[in-house]
Amino acid sequence: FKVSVLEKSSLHPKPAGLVLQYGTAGFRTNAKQLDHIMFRMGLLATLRSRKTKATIGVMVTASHNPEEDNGVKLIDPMGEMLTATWEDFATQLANTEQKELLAALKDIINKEAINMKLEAEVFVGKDTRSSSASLSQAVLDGVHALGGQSKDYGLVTTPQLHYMVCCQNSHGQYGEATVEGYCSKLSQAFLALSKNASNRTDDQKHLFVDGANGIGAPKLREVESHLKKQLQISIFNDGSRGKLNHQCGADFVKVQQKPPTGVEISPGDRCCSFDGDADRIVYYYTDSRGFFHLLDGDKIATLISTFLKELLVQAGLDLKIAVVQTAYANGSSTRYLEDTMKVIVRCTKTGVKHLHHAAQEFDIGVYFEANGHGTVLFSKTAEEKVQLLAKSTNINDERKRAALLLQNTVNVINQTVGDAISDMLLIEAILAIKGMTVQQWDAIYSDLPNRQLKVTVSDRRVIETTDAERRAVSPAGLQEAIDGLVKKYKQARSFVRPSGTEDVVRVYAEADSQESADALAHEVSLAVHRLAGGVGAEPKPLH
Ligand code: 16G
Ligand code: MG
Repeated sequence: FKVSVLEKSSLHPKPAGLVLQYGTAGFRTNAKQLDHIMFRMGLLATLRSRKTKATIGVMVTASHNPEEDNGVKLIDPMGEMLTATWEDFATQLANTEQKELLAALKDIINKEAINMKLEAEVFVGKDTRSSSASLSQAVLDGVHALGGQSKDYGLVTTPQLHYMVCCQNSHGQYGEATVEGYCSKLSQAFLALSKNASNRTDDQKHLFVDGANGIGAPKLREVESHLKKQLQISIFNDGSRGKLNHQCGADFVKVQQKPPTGVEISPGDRCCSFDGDADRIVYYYTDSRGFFHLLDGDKIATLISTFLKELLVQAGLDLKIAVVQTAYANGSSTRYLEDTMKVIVRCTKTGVKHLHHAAQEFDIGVYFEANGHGTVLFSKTAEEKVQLLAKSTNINDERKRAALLLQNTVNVINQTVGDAISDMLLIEAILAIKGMTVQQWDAIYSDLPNRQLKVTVSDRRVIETTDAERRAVSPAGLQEAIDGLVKKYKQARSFVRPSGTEDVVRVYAEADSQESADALAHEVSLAVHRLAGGVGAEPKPLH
C-alpha cells in the first residue's frame, strides 16, 4: 500500500503546520482546510474496518455550521459514533506532516495489530454543501489508497448513513441498507401507528417543516411519498432558494428563540425545523397573540417517555425506562420527569456519544439534548419482550394493542443516532394517537426562562468542569462566584463550559423570569471574563 498511499496523498497534501482537533462530533472548520483531512479519514476508516472486521461509515457534513464550513464524522460498526481511542488516532493522523504520513499509519497498524490482508469496506455519504462533492471524493481516494472497498451513498442525511452502516453489519436484521429500505421501514411503522388515531382532519395532519436548506428537505420528500397522506407536509427552506442554515434550521430557532425566515406561519400551525444534516429537530408554534413557543429536545423527551411509560403499563411489561439529558435541560423538564412522571433521569456531558452510552444502561433509554438531538434506545431484552408479547395470542385486547404500539414504535425509531425524520414521525404519531394539539403538548410543563451567552477567553481549556459540566473546578474562585450570583435569584441555576466546537466559553443561566435569567447570564459572563482570562472588552448587560 505504500506506493499508492504516497501517490494519492500527494494529491491531498496537508498544509504544513496546520493543526486540527477531532472535536465533539469530528473535524469541523472552513471547507478549504479539509481536503487532506478527508483523504486521511478515508485511510483511517479503512484501518478501522479491518480492525473491527466490519463496515465503517464516513459522513461529510458540518451539520448546522455555515455553508462555507465542512466536516467529517466517522461511524462505528453498529452505527454509533467512533470510539474514543480512535478519536486520538484521528487527531494524530490529521496533524502528521506530509512526509511522516506513512510512519503515522504504520504506528496505528502496529498499535492495533491490524491485519492489512483483510478486506475492508467503507460507506461514504455527504450533505448538500458545495464543497461536499470534492471532499467526499477525497475520502474515497483515501479508502482506495489502502485497498478498501467503498460504497458511495451520495447525498444522504447523517442518520441515514448511520442506519446503513448498522443494517450492513447486522446483515439486514436492522433493515435493508438502502435509502428505499430506510423509507419503507420507517413509513410502514408510522402507518401502523397512525391506524390507532381516529378521525383526524386534514388540518390536524398538517405539519410545516423547515429543512434548513439542507439535505433533510429532499430526503423528507422521499419518505413523504410513502406516507399515503397520513401526514401532510409543507416543506419550506428546501434548498431551492435560500442558503444552508442561514436564518433557519433547528439551531437558529433554538438559540434565537424565534421562527426561521422563509416561512409564513399562522397562529397554531404545528412547525418543526431540522438542522443542516437532519440529525436534530425542534418544534414550535405561535399563539393568537403572536408569541413564539418552542418545543425543544426536553419537551420531545417528555412526550416520548410519557407515551412509552403509559404503553409499558398497559402492556404489563416491567421494563426500566430512563431519560438522559445534559446540563442544558430546562430545570422544569427535569423536575416534571422526576416528580410527576417518576422516571429515572440521568445527566451527562454535552455531546451525543455521552448521552448514547448512558442510555444504553437501561431497558429503554430516551436521550435528548435540549438542542433537539436525540433518540430512544431499546435493550435486546426489551425488544425481545415486546416482540414476544406482540405475537402472543392469549392476552386481552388492551395488552395486545399496547404491545403492537410498542413494536411499531421500536421500528419507527432510528436507534443508531438522533434522526430528525424518524423523531418527527414518532412525535407526529404520538400526537395523533393521543389526539393532542401542539399547544396541549406544550402545556405539559412550562419552561423556566433561560439565556445562553458566549465569552471569548485566551485559552478556554482553563475552564475545567465536573458533575456532568454542572460545576467548574477551575479556575479557582469561579464556581464560588457563580454560586454567589445564583443565590440572588429565584429558581436559578447557571453553569459554564468550554465549547467543544467553537473557541469560546458557553454560559447558561435560568431563573424565574426572563429579566433574571438575562441578568444572571450576564453576571456569570463577567465572572468568566474576569477570572478565566477574558479577551477584549468586558461583556455588556443585555438590557
Ligand atoms: C456537537 C454535538 C452536539 C452538541 C454540540 C455542542 C454530536 C453529533 N453533536 O454538535 O451533540 O450539543 O456539539 O457544541 O455529538 P458546543 O460544545 O460548541 O456547545
Ligand atoms: Mg447535525
